[in-house]
Amino acid sequence: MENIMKTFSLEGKIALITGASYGIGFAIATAYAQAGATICFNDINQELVDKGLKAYEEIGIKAHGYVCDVTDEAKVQELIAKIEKEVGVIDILVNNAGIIKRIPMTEMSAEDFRKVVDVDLNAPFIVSKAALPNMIKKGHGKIINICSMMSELGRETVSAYAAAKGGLKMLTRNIASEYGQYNIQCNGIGPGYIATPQTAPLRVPGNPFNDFIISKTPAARWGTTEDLMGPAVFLASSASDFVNGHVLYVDGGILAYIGKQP
Ligand code: NAP
Ligand code: GCO
Repeated sequence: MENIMKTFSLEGKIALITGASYGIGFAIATAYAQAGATICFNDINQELVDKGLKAYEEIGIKAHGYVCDVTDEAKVQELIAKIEKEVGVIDILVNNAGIIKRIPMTEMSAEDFRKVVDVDLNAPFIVSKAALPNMIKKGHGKIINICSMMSELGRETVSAYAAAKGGLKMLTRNIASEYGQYNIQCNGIGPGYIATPQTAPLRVPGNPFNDFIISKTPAARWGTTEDLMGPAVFLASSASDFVNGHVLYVDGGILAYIGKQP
């Protein structure tokens, strides 16, 4: 039997993490590099890609960065083909790129609703569809979709985001169902409330939401991107080859907790 710690290694693997110039994607890519993987990432413009390349270089990671809007299927197909030509067939795909618009539903335009669903749900479909054929040919693959607490819960002003992330949970289960026969595992990570630019507006001093989240989290703190690194490596490694269609919530216990008693 192989030493169990070797099953967590990503040596020799090629990983694509979308939207990974900073934030959660950057942390996951860093973890994968530390576990031995070759890192490919994209972001929506050259400025962000350059920022990401510099940040990876500063921590000793020689990443491959590409400009690509994940909602554009033609561009995504080109991206995957370019990575396969320049780096190799993708073993691990993390659908991380995402946006949120916090607008009361009755005030949200259909266009804004569609924009959120386009990035947070349609794009993981597009990118997974592009990566799957050569994962099948290669005989293995890992797809990890970055879901959310809002894959399970709703709250005011995030109707589009919750709808998209709920759909992403079911897309995760369907990819697992349809492609598990090819030794491809598709799972989700559901981060709790994590300190990144996306949640910065919620963490401003004096914002009652900040105290609310801390009272709803048994760990009594916001998550950090580092909290996601170990779970992400697990789901990308052969240690999880019989885990499929699962959403691993990394939330400090929010989903299990009614909230601090008054
Ligand atoms: P973030 O700081 O906003 O980073 C998201 C990244 O995706 C940014 O680099 C963004 O570029 C990029 N992106 C957006 N639209 C794109 C597109 N069409 N094509 C390519 N790249 C695109 O978000 P984060 O907090 O790191 O979150 C990353 C993922 O985790 C998202 O899916 C988010 O929904 C999810 N999540 C976050 C939390 C949290 O508490 N932070 C919790 C649960 C789940 P721009 O800078 O141009 O926007
Ligand atoms: C919000 C937050 C959340 C987090 C995350 C929680 O406005 O409620 O942005 O949606 O980003 O998705 O898991």
